[in-house]
Amino acid sequence: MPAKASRDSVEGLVDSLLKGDKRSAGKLISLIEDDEPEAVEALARIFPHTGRAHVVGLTGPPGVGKSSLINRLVRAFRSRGKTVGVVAVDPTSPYTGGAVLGDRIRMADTGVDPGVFIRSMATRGHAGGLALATFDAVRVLDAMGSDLVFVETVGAGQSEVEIASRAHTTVVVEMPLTGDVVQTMKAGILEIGDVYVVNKVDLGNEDVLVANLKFQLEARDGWTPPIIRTAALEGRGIDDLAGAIEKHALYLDQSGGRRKREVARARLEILENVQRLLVRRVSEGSRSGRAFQNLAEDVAARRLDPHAAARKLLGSGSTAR
Ligand SMILES: Nc1nc2c(ncn2[C@@H]2O[C@H](COP(=O)(O)OP(=O)(O)O)[C@@H](O)[C@H]2O)c(=O)[nH]1
Ligand SMILES: [Mg+2]
Repeated sequence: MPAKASRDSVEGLVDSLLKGDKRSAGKLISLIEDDEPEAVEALARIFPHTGRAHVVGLTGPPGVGKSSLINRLVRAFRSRGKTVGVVAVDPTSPYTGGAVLGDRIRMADTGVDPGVFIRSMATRGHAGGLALATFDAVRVLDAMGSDLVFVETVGAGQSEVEIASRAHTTVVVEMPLTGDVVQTMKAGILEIGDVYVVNKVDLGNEDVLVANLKFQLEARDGWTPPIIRTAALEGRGIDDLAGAIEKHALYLDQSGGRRKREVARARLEILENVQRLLVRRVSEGSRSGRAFQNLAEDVAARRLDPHAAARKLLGSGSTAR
């Protein structure tokens, strides 16, 4: 555990970050990941310098090829002259960044290509939830000057929706099943994607899945999600996918959709932070921490019901529920 960063060094870290320094980016993300008090100041300093990166979320079941696709996309966008950041929530994701890299420390500092920064987030406890920490890390890469930031999450339930509400472009990755099975989409998956990918087409059997998706997907706000066939290992379809992401980015700019998404995301993040602050306030060993304990004892003794206790704790005393 390194010594806690002082006030000066947070300022210094952010200054170097804004000049594109990857080491500072890594350190700042660690502060966020460990939920250090300095992270709040760092994020406040970083925030005015964000909003330029296009954030692309990839979601889909484990093993479908998200990491492989991102590896290919990184190269595709680098060759288009873009700088790229990657935040992966799944720490087992095999990212190369252009070279074979093993552990997290080396992943955070790929060093191979100054235009690529890859970071995997640990999935241990965050007071504000993993999604909050992940997208704060995205902000660090945004401020560093990344043109695009890819976010990979394991497609388990809630996280898919969380990605969709925060990314500019949500890419849903599926793959054809082999054998005689009827492939059904997970509930909600048809509503969240801006781009659909059918990966592993080298294994065949993809036509039914593509037709199925095509049949079910509908236009939303004038955007019909395209379905892209890819074979990530061979690099097939990657240019089409990169093109679809660029096209969606352009659509967001021209339709006013980008602003709409930013506002929706801001609402979500304000609420999350309110929740985090409240939890912190009532559970810390402060005056309200003691009040919390007393109220808990009242509820346990059936002197008070939990709803009334919550209202009391918030000090409102109002009838708001
Ligand atoms: N045959 C085939 N295998 C692939 C393809 N894309 C990824 N894989 C393999 O599928 C496995 C899971 O890939 P990975 O990118 O880690 O999936 P993730 O869990 O969604 O990130 C790995 O063994 C990859 O090599 C593809 O297009 N075709
Ligand atoms: Mg992965």
